[in-house]
Amino acid sequence: EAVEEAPEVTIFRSKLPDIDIPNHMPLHEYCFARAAELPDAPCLIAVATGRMHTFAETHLLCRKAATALHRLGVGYGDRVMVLLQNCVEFVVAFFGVSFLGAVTTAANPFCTPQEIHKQFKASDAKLILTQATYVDKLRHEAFPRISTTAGSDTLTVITIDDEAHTPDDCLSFWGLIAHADEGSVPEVAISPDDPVALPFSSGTTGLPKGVVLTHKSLVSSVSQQVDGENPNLYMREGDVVLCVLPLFHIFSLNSVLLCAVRAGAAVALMPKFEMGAMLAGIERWRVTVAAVVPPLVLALAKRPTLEQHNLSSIRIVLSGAAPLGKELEDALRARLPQAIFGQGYGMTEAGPVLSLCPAFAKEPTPAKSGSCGTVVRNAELKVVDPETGFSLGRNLPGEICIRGPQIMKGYLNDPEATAATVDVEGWLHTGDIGYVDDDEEVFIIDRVKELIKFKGFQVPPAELESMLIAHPSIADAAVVPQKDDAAGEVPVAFVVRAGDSDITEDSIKEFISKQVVFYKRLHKVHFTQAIPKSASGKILRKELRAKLAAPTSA
Ligand code: 4UU
Repeated sequence: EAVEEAPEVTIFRSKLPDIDIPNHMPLHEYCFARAAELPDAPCLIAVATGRMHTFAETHLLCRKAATALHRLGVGYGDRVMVLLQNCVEFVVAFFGVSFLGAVTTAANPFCTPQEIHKQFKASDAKLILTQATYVDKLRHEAFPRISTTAGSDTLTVITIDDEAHTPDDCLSFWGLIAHADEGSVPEVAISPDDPVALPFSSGTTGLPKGVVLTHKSLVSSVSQQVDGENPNLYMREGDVVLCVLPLFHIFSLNSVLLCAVRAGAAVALMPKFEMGAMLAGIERWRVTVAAVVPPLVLALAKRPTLEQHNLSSIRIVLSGAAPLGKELEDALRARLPQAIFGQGYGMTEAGPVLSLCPAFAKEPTPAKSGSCGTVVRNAELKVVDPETGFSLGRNLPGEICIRGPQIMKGYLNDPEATAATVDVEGWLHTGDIGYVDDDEEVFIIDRVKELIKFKGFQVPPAELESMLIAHPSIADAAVVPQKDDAAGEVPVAFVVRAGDSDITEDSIKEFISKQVVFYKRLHKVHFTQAIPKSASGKILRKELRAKLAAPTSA
């Protein structure tokens, strides 16, 4: 197994011993392995309605969804697009698709028709599961005509609303489920290397790409977190895991949904973040594990009335998807003293978890404030000099690389981008700058990749730049992150006007906001004479970022 390494390569490993990972199993079988033992334990809780589904009910619904989708022609290898906020139907469809050896590609329902269409097209999805309120987005001219009769030139859309609210040209999810026979799930031979989830990520450069996550990747990642005698992220039956982060992002899909189901814990589904409803939901359902992002930590820490809620059930708060300052971490810790507060560090392409707070373990070991925890078990992490690629030792910052059974198979139909991210030795290069300290803890201090993160959401600069350059009044453009207290980072543009154009900042902002989801909107436009570029034509983003940081910015 072990690849021969040059002696000077420093490889960091988990402090926890490796375990046997059952990654020969299909994801649904692995996650529901304990459903038979815990038939009556709560599995899914829809916090808004108070409806609860036990493990037996959830498993049954997933099998019904599989037969229903199969009858609509979804089979092995097909892609199904899910365009939903967190809800029971999302989960049921995800596992139903997995049963068929098919693949779920989930997208943010707040995306614009153009953005949704790009993912729909790139993933070549066979049908779309959504909600009546979003169906108009799919009536955009880019999409095939929606019809209930499947054809090569029509689009099948299933909506989760009750039958009375199902648009005429759509199928009703619950209607299909009602007529589905859970006993006729087709026998499908699924190989561990088959894809099961296709999230989209821009990775270290360029436009969003489909990230092929296989049954093996996701089983390995979940197992690295919640399996073993001493699980790194200790969840068990009786736990209630807050699922307020969107399931179309890999953090919530993996570390919340899949981990909780595997561990026999309940998933408390909330369609969106609303502080009052979230706090009431935590109290009502006695939430024990909360997965959050830094802006949510900020909102909680600043909430004057936090102590009016009984949040004593919370024993773990897991923050991830964006950097969390030590001060903020300490501020929330002081207000939730009974909870263990720590971070996870993930990247969609990494399956996604690279490191996790060791204080979340069944036998916890302490972690420092500001650290992203220690590398997950059954994996290898190294830090390399971003210029030379040489391995660096402890306490020396460089690019974080990860290797293990959990990482992506590759980018969909993009061998070039795959090869630029996962090298021949199997190391995935994250584009993050960090170091490992004397206690094996990982600290992320910077990002060398283009990616901008607005409240943990991905904003790929290349996407905005290609839109800007397409504008006739713009000669050249570059988009870079600017630090922001509430969002972490916001995208701002440097724009070179074309010829004698006098295009304004507002019209550029509006031009972009019509095409993109809210978190990709430009917060500022700086007009400039030229975009700094390297000899090879690459935008010198560092220079632009420095300009923004300077007191007399552009
Ligand atoms: C500083 O953000 C994610 C996944 C996050 C995740 C998943 C499971 C966190 C904990 C967990 O248990 O994926 P992407 O692809 O949207 O964004 C990846 C990038 C990283 O490369 C890094 O730049 O998001 C940033 N990032 C972080 N930065 C992610 N987590 C952290 C973190 N601190 N804790």
